[in-house]
Amino acid sequence: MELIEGHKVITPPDGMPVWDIDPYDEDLLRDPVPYYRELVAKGPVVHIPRFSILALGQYETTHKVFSDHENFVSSRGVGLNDFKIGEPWRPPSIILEVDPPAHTRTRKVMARALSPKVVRTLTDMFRETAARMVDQLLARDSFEAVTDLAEAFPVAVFPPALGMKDVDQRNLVDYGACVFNAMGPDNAMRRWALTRNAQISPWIMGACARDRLTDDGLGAMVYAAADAGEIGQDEAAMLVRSFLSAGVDTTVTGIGNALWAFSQNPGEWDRLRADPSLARPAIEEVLRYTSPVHTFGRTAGRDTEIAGFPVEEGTKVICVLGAANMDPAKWGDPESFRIDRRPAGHMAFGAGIHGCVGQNIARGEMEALLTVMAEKVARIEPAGDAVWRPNNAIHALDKLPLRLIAS
Ligand code: OVV
Repeated sequence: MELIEGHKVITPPDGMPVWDIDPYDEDLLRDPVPYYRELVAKGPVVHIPRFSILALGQYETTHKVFSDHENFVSSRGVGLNDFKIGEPWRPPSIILEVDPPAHTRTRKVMARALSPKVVRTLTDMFRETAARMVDQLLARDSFEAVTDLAEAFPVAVFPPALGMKDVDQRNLVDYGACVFNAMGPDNAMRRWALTRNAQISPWIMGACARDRLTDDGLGAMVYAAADAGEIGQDEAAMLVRSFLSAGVDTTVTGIGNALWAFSQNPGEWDRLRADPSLARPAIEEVLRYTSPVHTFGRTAGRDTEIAGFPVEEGTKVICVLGAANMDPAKWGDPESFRIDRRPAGHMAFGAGIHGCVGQNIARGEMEALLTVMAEKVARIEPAGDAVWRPNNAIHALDKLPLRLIAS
């Protein structure tokens, strides 16, 4: 069998559009909208010979394939490497990189720890922290919003929610960036991730141990499931690792992207201030318009089809969630940022059985921050150029100089 990027080289299906592009090019990833547009325009599915993969961007097909866990499995990895063929870069996640029935058991434990009921108990802490941070930033002339707000806020609230005793902003944020970069091809971003992971992962695994967690946080709820015999003790540590893999860099990115979107669309900020009940729909629109996770993969677990084209077993399919969230057939005017759009069905949290299990807490963090800011901040102004940081799966800012004007 011939391999590329750790997966099988496929025979291109007859008549499928072929696109000679590197979807992991750093310049493309800094400014992905033209790529999203072209991917959607090319058709429901395209063949990318450079990596011997299929790519989906149209909303309907992306949604269908992403929800079809029977034909398009996660257990062979959600990046370009096929875990059935080669050694995974880290011990696989026991919730992300598994299929039912293994997935059903671990998902249940995580869904309980991240339920709306649990998230509600955290709201006051989120708001108090947000208020303190925003007051401090209002007192400054300008600040670097990626480190000082987008990173600082989730790092101040999420580890305490988990009950972590060890908190290190750089390690926590970089670990998430590693996990997402590792989904891509063997490029500079993925090589950075493997190097950085070797430095960070001992700290991460240490922080997941039972004795590094308090007995009253989300981490303790996962260990309680182990005590109850639902999962093993070693599995509890792995699920805590999933909190750290998926719960920090993603929310950091969502908040950074929200601040960017409002700094670029001051009229939408005025609308939110005029009607703070728009905070929820505004969050959904931020997630649609600047989807933090731009791409997630699946592997055809058997011979199947996409949009009428045959797809052979072992085919890697990238679902470009950022493109699906920009499909004009679904959204009409996708490139305008309108906080009252209420974009039901957006793909930023995925779809189907693997849909983001942490989406309630992610929304809770963003809502707390935006609600507090809507009260205190009259204007969010650029204080320099925003710089994007290319990542194989995340669309995130590297630098966002801002100035907040008090109301
Ligand atoms: C990047 C990511 C997303 C979702 C889950 C996980 C990681 C995990 O490690 O479980």
